[in-house]
Parts: sequence; C-alpha cells; structure tokens
Amino acid sequence: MTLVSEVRLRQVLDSRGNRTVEADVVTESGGFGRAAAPSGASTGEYEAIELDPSEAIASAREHAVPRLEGKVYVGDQRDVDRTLRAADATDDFSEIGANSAVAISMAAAKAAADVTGAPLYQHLGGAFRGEAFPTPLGNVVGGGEHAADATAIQEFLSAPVGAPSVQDAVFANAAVHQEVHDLLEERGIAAGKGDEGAWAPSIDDEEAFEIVAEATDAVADEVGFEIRFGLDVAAAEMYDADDEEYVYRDTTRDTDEQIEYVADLVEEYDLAYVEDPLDEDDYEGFAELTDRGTLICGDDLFVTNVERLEAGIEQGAANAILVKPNQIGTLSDAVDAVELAVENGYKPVISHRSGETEDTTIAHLAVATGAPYIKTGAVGGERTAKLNELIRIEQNVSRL
Ligand code: 2PG
Ligand code: MG
Repeated sequence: MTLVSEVRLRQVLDSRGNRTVEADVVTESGGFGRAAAPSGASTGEYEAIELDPSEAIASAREHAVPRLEGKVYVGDQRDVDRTLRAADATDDFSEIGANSAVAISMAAAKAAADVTGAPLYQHLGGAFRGEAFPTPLGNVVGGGEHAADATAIQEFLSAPVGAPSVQDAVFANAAVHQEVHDLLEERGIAAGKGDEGAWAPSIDDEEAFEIVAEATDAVADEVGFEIRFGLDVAAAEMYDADDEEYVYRDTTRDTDEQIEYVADLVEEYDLAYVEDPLDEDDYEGFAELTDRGTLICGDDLFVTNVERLEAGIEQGAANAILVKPNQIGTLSDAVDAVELAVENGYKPVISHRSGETEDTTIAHLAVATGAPYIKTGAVGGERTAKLNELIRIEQNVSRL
C-alpha cells in the first residue's frame, strides 16, 4: 500500500476540440497514473454534473486534492472515491465537478495498477476473467445530437455477436463502417462523420435501416460469422414533454406509437440491442417494451446510478444498463452499478461518451467486470484507442 503523494490537474482537448480535465496521480513509491474525463452531448437529466473544466479543476484543487495527498492509500479505490465524495459534499458532484472526480478516480486506479505492475484490468478485478470478452457495439451511422441534419435516431450500432474474438469483432465493425460508406456512395449520398466517427448522411431513419442491414449482411457473408445491429434511439432528446410525443424528421409518435414502432423495428431487423427507446422518465414504457423482447438498455434512464437502476429493477424496466463512469463520477460507483445489474440479470454495457480522449480506462473496466458488451465506436483515434487496447488485452490474456 502506498499513499497518494501528488494529484496534478490540467486542461487538455477532447475529440470535439473542447477542453476537458486530465488528472495525474503520483504515489509515494513512484507509481503513476493518468486519466481524462470524457464528455456527453446527449446527456441525461439525472447525470452527475460536469463543470467548466477550469472551474472543476480550481474546485478540486481546493476541496479534494488536500484530502488525497499524503492521506489516502492509492490501492484502496473505495477510499479514494469516498474521499472524492466527501470533498464534494453534494449528491451530484456539482461542487468539484464529475469531470474532475472521474479523472482523479481513474488516474488513481491506474497509479495503483502501476505500483503493483499489473495491467489495469487485472487490478480492477479481472485476474479471473478473460474467457468471455465484451462484444464491441460499433457506431456506423448516426445523427441526433451527434450530427446536424442526419438521422433522427442517434446511433446505428454494428453488433458482431458471432465473432470468435475481440479482434475479429473490432475488424468486422470497421468493415461494416466501410461498407456503409460504399453503399452511401452507390446511392449518390454524400456523408461527413458525426462526433463519434459514424457516417452522418442527410437521410431519414428508414433509409439508414436499409443501408445498415445491407452492410451488416454483406460483411457477415464475408467474415463468416453473425453480425446483427442495434440502436441508440436517445429518445429523451426527441421527446417533447409538453405535447407528450417523440419528434422525428417528418413525423411524431405518442408513447404507445413509439413502443409499437420500436417493437416492429426489433422484429423486422432482428435488432440485437435497443438503447433509450423512450424518455428518461418513462420507466413504465421501458417495462412494456422490455416484455416484447431483445436487449433494452437504459442510458439516460439509469445514468449509471444504483438508485435509478433499483427503481428499474422493481418495475422490470429494461434488461441492460449503459455504464459510463463520468455519469456518476467515480469508478467505485460505476462498479456498484455493474454489480447490481448482474445480480438482477441486467447486462452491463460499458460505454464511451461522444466527446472522448485517448484514455483507455473503459476497455479495462469492461474486461475487469466481465461485461458482455462495450460501446466505444468503430473508427477514429479516440475510439480506436479503446478498441486497440481491447485487442492487446485479449492477446495478453489469451496468449494469441
Ligand atoms: C450515448 C452517448 C455515447 P453522449 O448517448 O450513449 O454514445 O452519447 O456521450 O453524447 O451522451
Ligand atoms: Mg445513449
């Protein structure tokens, strides 16, 4: 056990070119860890609070750093995270910022791993894992809050469920991404990329379904294993609470129509996964849709928060939870959410944010917790940082 000797905080750039918080944690024995906070665009109403990075850093320097330096053992992650909560003294990290908290929390875990000489996934509990790696869900077409004038549904996610290895799965998602490009080109549709590197063509959702279905089928034929696809509807972003309806490009749907629409899509396209098909307050609607089949995942619904997940478990809302450490502020809280989910038969899906850095913590977290899925894009440096790390971990564990 070695004490935290220094916590350094700075602003760096994220993938959108926005400033974010990076933390270095140094230990008395010379251990070192560095991590950076990601940032969402389609943030849930109940997420922990991200402050302006300069304010978050100033506040963390004032309240948290003095409680950590020389006082907390770096290998005791729960104590690190409890100290961050005590320093903040609010429910939602609105004092020091969830961005400062998560960067310090993750950097401390990396410093602890460095001290022991173990890879981060082992330090986080992955020593007995490694047989079942997470299936990466790769964003190949998207719009919503991640790109202007593109699909209403935020993400169309390639899901290579039959891949024999993580490496095969990662390459398959990149191939689907490429195939989508070729199909768009054949149709004469120009497309730039959205925040997560997915194609963001100015097409309606119907055409996106056609293209993604064709692309996943074509790549599945080529690679010889099953590739399905899924969605992040991010429906809270399209929900108009006054009119109680979901607003699409050319149409609106009330809650019953939304449930029928999504259930029909699941059937028609054999969707492997649907995230946030309904508004973040609609536990009942989530429960109804969960009864209709497939993986229904709560992101804005649960915001990696065990209390919100408990409410979901009671009502049978969803059967999967998206886990984003910055939504709740610490690694301990994120792991608690994973454990509660697994105990209750919910699948944890470890996830990136639309604004990311080259930080790879979530790849290690996914392996360490034995999560069956990880959502971290298909292409782009801040996405491939995690995907390539998964490939390395797989090789390390399996000695491929
Ligand atoms: C989501 C995420 C990541 P954001 O909605 O699941 O894909 O987007 O980080 O913008 O909330
Ligand atoms: Mg989401």
